[in-house]
Amino acid sequence: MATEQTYIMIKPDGVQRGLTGEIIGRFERRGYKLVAMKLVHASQEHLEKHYADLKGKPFFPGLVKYMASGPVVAMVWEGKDVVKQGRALLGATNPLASAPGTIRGDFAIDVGRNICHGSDAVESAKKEIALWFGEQNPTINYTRAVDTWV
Ligand code: 3AN
Repeated sequence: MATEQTYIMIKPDGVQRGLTGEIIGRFERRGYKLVAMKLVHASQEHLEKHYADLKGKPFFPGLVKYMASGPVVAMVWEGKDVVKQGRALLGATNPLASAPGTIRGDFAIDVGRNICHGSDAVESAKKEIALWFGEQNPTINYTRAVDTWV
């Protein structure tokens, strides 16, 4: 059965600060299933495609430079309502508006260093998964013993 998927990315600051395990753990503990993951040092050209919707924004050049400054962890998570709930786990875009208990609310204070990215809709998740993992079979299909308990 096909279920919802989202693209979650740990940004260079999250990797550098050693928050990779913490972030993965939060998605795992909530009950979501990891169906693709890789460490990538993305090019500016690739990041310009990822952030194409923000091209006109004044912070766009700085955003692309920061995102290209080191490796990111690219992941696909699967499960019920994962796009919306993934965004809830990350917290608001500006960490100063993120509730404590969210990833950004617990670990960040600057919108330009907000640790993680999550797709904002099912359609954008599809595009982002294709961009980062390719069009052909981007994710791994498997069953966890725990699936009937979540
Ligand atoms: P989100 O990542 O929560 O979907 P978007 O799509 O509005 O938020 O912004 C994408 C990224 O652009 C943010 N994660 C953040 O890194 C950066 N960004 C957004 N607004 C600003 C800003 N005012 N100044 C600097 N960077 C920003």
